[in-house]
Amino acid sequence: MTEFFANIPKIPYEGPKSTNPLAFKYYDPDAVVGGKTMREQLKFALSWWHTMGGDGTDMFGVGTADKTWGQKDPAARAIAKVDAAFEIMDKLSIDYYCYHDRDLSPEYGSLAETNAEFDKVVAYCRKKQEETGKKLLWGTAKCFDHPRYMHGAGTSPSADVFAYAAAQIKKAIESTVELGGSGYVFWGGREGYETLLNTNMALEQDNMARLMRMAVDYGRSIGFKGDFYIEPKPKEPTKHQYDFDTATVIGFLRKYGLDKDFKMNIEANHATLAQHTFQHELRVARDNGFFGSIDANQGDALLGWDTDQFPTNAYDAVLCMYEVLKAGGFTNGGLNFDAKARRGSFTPEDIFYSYIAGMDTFAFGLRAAVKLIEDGRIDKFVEDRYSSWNSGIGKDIIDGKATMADLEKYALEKGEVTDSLGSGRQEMLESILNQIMFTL
Ligand code: XUL
Ligand code: CO
Repeated sequence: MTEFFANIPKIPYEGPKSTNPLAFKYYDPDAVVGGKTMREQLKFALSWWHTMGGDGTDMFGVGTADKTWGQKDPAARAIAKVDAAFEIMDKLSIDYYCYHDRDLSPEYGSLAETNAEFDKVVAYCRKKQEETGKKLLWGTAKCFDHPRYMHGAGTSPSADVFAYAAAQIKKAIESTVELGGSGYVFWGGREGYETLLNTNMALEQDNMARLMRMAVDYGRSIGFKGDFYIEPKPKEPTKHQYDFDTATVIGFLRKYGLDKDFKMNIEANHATLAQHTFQHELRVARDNGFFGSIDANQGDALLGWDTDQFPTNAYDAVLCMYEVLKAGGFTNGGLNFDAKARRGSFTPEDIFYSYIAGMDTFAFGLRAAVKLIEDGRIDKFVEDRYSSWNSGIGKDIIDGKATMADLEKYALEKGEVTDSLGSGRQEMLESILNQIMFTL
């Protein structure tokens, strides 16, 4: 079989002092950190769309990277992509991958023909999984790139488009089951609006919920035991996306009775676009029992769009892994690199440098988050800060024993509040975080 990256060895772990660009400095897959191996804690996944298909095309220019995998014919290319992807995963010790249906195999005209070609690629992926032990983290359907989806898929004003999207999602769920995937993602590509002047928002959202209910019922009926996820994003490509952020999505799921069926797939750059920190989105998901999976990447503070950069911000990674550990770690989810090398980083080696950068950042994040939790100073500070709720009037409020009249009486007797207002100590806490990171 062709070796696509003959000049790239299997990437070894060489430790923080190594200067070898083709070595991990922090990711030691089989080292035990926080009670599990790093590969079990981090569950890294390759994104098929960026890594195997994204060639650097942007609004101002054509692609810079060759992602043809040596094949002109689309069907042959789809198979070559599978070989190349499994080689990348092997060399980087990545155990999982994620795809949109059309990343694996393109459209060929009729839906029947497209499905038949898709089946061949899925069968080939299955064979490769059996040979290598690699797994599917999640699948999804690309219901946003074809012109038929210009006004949305599940939220299209056209019932015919809705039906087509349902057919496509049905097939994508079947492929996820066929490949033993542990998740199925809904990212609302064009499920939103450009202007309310032409939009029946209530009907669009009801329809989206109808499509999700059908997908869950169908998935369960064919034996899908994994998690369904929604991936929030506030805008892009549409001006307003319905799945704006985690809190909005939780409200949507509860309104339509879908909250037992879905969890969140949180993407770092989408959090930034919603004017939240990555940690905020993870915390909202965790606090409400919706933590599921992660699309690991980062944006650029000076750019207002979804740049999907490989994550190298160590602070974000530490605070992300802190939330993941506090949520009990990944079950069906994992860390999918929904990230692409910059357009100017176009060589095959750049694929490896990019993943090494992202994987090492999260490996560092895991190590530091474990230390942060073991150190305990920050958790203890937060616990103490809320200690007034553990006894006295605080406990009475929590236990539902205090009325408004009781609180008035209490406040009148007590007078001005001064003694329980401790300092928030933000700078001291930030310095503890720094100390833990600097001395890892
Ligand atoms: C787009 C995005 C998608 C989803 C899957 O911003 O993040 O690639 O992750 O559809
Ligand atoms: Co994503």
